[in-house]
Amino acid sequence: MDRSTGRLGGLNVSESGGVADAKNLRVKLVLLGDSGVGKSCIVLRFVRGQFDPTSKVTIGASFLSQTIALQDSTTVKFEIWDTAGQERYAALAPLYYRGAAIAVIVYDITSPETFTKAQYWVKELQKHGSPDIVMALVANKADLHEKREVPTQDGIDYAEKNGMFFIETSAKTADNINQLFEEIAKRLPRPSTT
Ligand SMILES: Nc1nc2c(ncn2[C@@H]2O[C@H](COP(=O)(O)OP(=O)(O)O)[C@@H](O)[C@H]2O)c(=O)[nH]1
Ligand SMILES: [Mg+2]
Repeated sequence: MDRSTGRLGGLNVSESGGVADAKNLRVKLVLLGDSGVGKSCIVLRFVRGQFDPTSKVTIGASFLSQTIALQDSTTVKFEIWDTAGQERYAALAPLYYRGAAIAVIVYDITSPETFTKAQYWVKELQKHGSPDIVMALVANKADLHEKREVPTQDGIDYAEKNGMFFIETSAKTADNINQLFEEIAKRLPRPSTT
């Protein structure tokens, strides 16, 4: 059984458990986006509830997992693949996102270049990702509103045009981090129960 490690706004969070059946999904999630946008910090905030402003966090080759329980008593176990800087090497990306059910594409609201790069990743996944992949567009570092250079509306518009879920987050303040994963979980295709 799951070891529950805490309850976060409607989510039961545990560190282990989750079998792949109709009520208990297990899914691969990849994060894409420029270096420095906060991908690793988002993962650490979600999985460990921590933010470390000093470290250049890189989780590396392994993945972290986190299970959440939804209102309808289904659970979703995310197997989260964070890059160890492979985002710099576009040619390696297909190895990384192969088989992913979910792609979380992250940019930094203070950096228009990272928004452009996010759009590149969306196109790449539309061309080469699995056809039923669930994509989320994440505008991170929302706490830095005084340095904002990408308007919220630009993110909303782009996501809408591309059938993606959009959310602004802050790994630093934890704003919308759990909501991001909860909303993704709700959008996953469910296996049929027959
Ligand atoms: N202000 C602020 N800084 C953040 C946030 N998320 C990440 N950072 C900082 O951005 C830098 C890069 O974060 P990191 O997670 O390593 O980015 P990655 O290369 O995309 O994995 C680090 O110095 C973090 O402290 C955030 O939400 N707000
Ligand atoms: Mg990283």
